[in-house]
Amino acid sequence: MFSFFKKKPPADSAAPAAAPAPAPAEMSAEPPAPARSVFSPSSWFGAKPAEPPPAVPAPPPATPAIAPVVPVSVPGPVDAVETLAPGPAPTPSEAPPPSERSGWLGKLKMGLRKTGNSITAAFVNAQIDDTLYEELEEALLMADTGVKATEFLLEDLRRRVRSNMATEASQVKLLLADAIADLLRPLEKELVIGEHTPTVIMVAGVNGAGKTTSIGKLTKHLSNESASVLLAAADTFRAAAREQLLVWADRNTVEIVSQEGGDPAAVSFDAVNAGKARGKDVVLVDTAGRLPTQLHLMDELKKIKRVVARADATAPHEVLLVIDGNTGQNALAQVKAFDEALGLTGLVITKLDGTAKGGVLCAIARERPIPVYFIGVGEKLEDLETFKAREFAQALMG
Ligand SMILES: Nc1nc2c(ncn2[C@@H]2O[C@H](COP(=O)(O)OP(=O)(O)OP(=O)(O)O)[C@@H](O)[C@H]2O)c(=O)[nH]1
Ligand SMILES: [Mg+2]
Repeated sequence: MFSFFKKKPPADSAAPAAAPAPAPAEMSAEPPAPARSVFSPSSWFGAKPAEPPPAVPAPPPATPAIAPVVPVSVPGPVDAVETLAPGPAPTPSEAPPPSERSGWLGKLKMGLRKTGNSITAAFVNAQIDDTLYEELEEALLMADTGVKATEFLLEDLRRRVRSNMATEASQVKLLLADAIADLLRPLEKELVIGEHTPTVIMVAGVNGAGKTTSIGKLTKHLSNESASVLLAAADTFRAAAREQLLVWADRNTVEIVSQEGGDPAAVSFDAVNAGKARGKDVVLVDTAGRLPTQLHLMDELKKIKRVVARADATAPHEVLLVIDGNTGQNALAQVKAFDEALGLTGLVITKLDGTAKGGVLCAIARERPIPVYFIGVGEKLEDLETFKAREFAQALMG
């Protein structure tokens, strides 16, 4: 079982679906066309029975939904759409067996082997002396740990060596693993689902960081825990981006709200309302990639966040930044910039299966300790796992 999913009490799921709020003034200032709901062909409704569509005011005139790769599409605003007949009952969801996690861990270790090798090399035939600390300093800096976290770790290590009266380099290696695990521990936090219905998770990051892929993988994790998920394709700039999310929706047999060329905030707003009306457990909002220096695009993200809060005053409940693990020290700059703009609640670090060095997590822990919910080590559905400080420290040490 994955521990991040907290099942909500049954009383919640029996709550009547709220009628959607009217579009906020901010959106009507730039009137967007209503977003369309696009169902994946084998739509199902998580662990809960399908609910009848809520009574809603008459919809505005609808134009056909555009869903190039989905045979079943329903025109009209998302909250007025007919519920499809549920497909065959989903097979009971199961948490991946422990072997799946160990396979994932193997990929992580493999990805971080460069860092592991250089840290390990420092201990070969080593005495506990200045040379050892200098070599460790170099290895940590090369691993993107950054000056501050490296200094902190080495000072902490010296203290541990003294208090443990270590005499062998092999003992120092274990103490360094402890020091890294302790530094990373504040980043270890469970993503809690179930306190709100739906839990609205907004996902942001620079171009190509792995947002959409991580959403696809996260959807699988949530579905494994019987959480019903609705995806919001708020990356409306590129048709390819919507189609990419649609493919992940299909793979996971979940519903998606998407609109061609629409306003990302409007799509997000409609998705949250649809999630409320249909009693979804989670709404995952995919956004377009952007650099923190592109101020107008950062403003657009802030607008999505504000507009989502008009649909549900407590939302978004999570604002996640997806970071490409290969970004090096720039990852820390991204965390700071997105955090200042959006108030991040969590991070997802992707591509740690490639040439990433991994030390940047130490820098993040030292300078902007925002929880790391997940680590991605590949492009497949099962390549995303929860972050565990001790496990990561061991992978980093080789
Ligand atoms: N090796 C590896 N590749 C990944 C991982 N996550 C994503 N990718 C790949 O990275 C590329 C970009 O991923 P996307 O999910 O499209 O990234 P994005 O952040 O949504 O990109 P934009 O929407 O264009 O900003 C794709 O080729 C993915 O398959 C990972 O954990 N490991
Ligand atoms: Mg994307």
